[in-house]
Amino acid sequence: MAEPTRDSLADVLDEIALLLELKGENPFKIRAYRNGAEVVRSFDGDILQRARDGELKGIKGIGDALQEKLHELASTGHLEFHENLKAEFPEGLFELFDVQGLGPKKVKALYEELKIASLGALKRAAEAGKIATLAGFGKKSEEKILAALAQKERFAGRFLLAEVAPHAERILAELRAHPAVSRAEVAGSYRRAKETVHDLDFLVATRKPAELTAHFAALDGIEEVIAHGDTKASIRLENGLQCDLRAISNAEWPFALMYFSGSKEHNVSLRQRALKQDLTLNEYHLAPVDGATRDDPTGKIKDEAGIYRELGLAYVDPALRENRGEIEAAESGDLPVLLEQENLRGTFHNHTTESDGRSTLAEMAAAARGLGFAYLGISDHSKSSFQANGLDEERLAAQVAAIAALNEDFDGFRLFAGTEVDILKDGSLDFADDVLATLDYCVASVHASFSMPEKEMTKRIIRAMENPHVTMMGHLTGRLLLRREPYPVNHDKIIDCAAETNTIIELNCSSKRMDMDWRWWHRARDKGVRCSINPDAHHVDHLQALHFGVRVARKGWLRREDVLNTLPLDEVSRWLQTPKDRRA
Ligand code: DGT
Ligand code: CA
Ligand code: CA
Ligand code: ZN
Repeated sequence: MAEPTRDSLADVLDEIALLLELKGENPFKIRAYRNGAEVVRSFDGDILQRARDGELKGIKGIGDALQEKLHELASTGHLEFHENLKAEFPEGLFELFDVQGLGPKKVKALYEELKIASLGALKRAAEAGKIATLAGFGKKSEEKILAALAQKERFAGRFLLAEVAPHAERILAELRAHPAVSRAEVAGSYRRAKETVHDLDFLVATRKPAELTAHFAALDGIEEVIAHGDTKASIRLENGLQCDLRAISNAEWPFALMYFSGSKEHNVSLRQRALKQDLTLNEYHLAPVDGATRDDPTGKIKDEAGIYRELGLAYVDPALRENRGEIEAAESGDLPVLLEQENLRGTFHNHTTESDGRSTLAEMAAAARGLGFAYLGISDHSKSSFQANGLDEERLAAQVAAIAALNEDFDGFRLFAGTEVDILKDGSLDFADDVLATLDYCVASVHASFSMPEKEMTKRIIRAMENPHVTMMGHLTGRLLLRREPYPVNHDKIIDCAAETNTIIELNCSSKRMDMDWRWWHRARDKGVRCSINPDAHHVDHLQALHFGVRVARKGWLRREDVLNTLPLDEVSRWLQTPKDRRA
């Protein structure tokens, strides 16, 4: 077993909870393990060391039994109780939990009734119509299982942007630290800020390529060296992420960086443009085509901007390189001045321990101030989201008072009192208008009744946006990247309605959401829709997601003026106080 980490401790506790559920054990016992996992994940301090030293006494949510188990795990790397539990079930059974819609009860039934203990067996049984006949399943759930399996295959081998970022930055730093490296970059979809990436494409300029590929193949945290040559190498990290390295010369740098940054479609378009000037563009040069009588610009080009310049174009930010109008804009001088992270002054849509967050109101405020923000919007769940401990009118009023009290003591910083109100099935809201009127702002989101035809879902959302108290639309499509498809909505209609009603659409930049999708923002922005970049933070650490939110917003062509939370405190306060139909 690998060296224990905070996450591996928490994962084992979660797995124990699952196993106990499979065995049909006491729900309180199960909950204790699940809570314990959360406590370990969010503990403020070196929980690993404390577990190793057997010093967990007094930590809320970690009882005696858990203390002993965490100590054993942290000091020996394994836990007998866990291994014995696991041994009671076949290994493949655990894969079933990754299938959307299969919880412990269903997995248990599939295992006990049909002896299903692997994804393969699940698929065969579903295809043979055996699952439909099981008590508690039926034809519909069988179809859902097949759809979930197909989706799983589609998503396989991709990773979230925020999930790969620490690996990308760590490896990049190690490459840059090598004395023979003059320049290094992560190219590919990571550089373009795609919301998910398949692999990481590293590029180094060096006089000693073979030394670099060897260095790369010997990095820490590698599961497997897939290929290792003099100028190229590929490795797989322990989390399954593949990383490619190409080592090139300084002279080739601009061309290789552009080529391997992609997108392929952007590159194809540039190559066609080059050909019209009798030039061929590839990863090595921008040189005259055979037989052309013009000069060779390759030698004077030192960076990517030089390539664009030679082609008569302004420099195109990597985030925009998707062949979605950026080349035309680069030619006509219409590229946007993109949003920068420093432009953000605060953010909306954040949770606290009052609903399902893990940091308190005061902790969230302190974290936001620590990041230099001038304001933070608090929007805990509303009462219909009972699974998230949503607030009723009374608790909401108490929170509004608590926020007002904290605001008394702040200077140059303000908490805004809001809610993430559920949009009910018919498009009405979980709080009455007079309750919403007591708040500074309101995020409206769909959290239940996802399966609706596009037309009805669109109507439902539009009805919510038409409410004068709804400031912004939360995670528009409910998608969970690599896990749950978006529910269908008519983006065009929603964008038009947002423009008409002055309703903001959020860019929910929780790493697993990135919703509304970047592909729609350019159009929304041109129609005058404003964006709010929101981390949907459930913990102080989640405020970091804003970094990726900005990268994805840039990918959506957004400028500073398109984003509400770039406004300074006084302006944003005034804006929120202005009646919705009079907001600009
Ligand atoms: P990914 O890895 O699927 O998230 O997306 P990318 O864009 O990183 O794709 P990848 O890793 O296959 O290739 C990196 C870049 O290399 C890609 O963005 C453009 C360039 N490239 C790769 N294959 C081709 C190709 O066949 N033609 C052209 N023009 N460029 C290519
Ligand atoms: Ca890639
Ligand atoms: Ca690649
Ligand atoms: Zn939500």
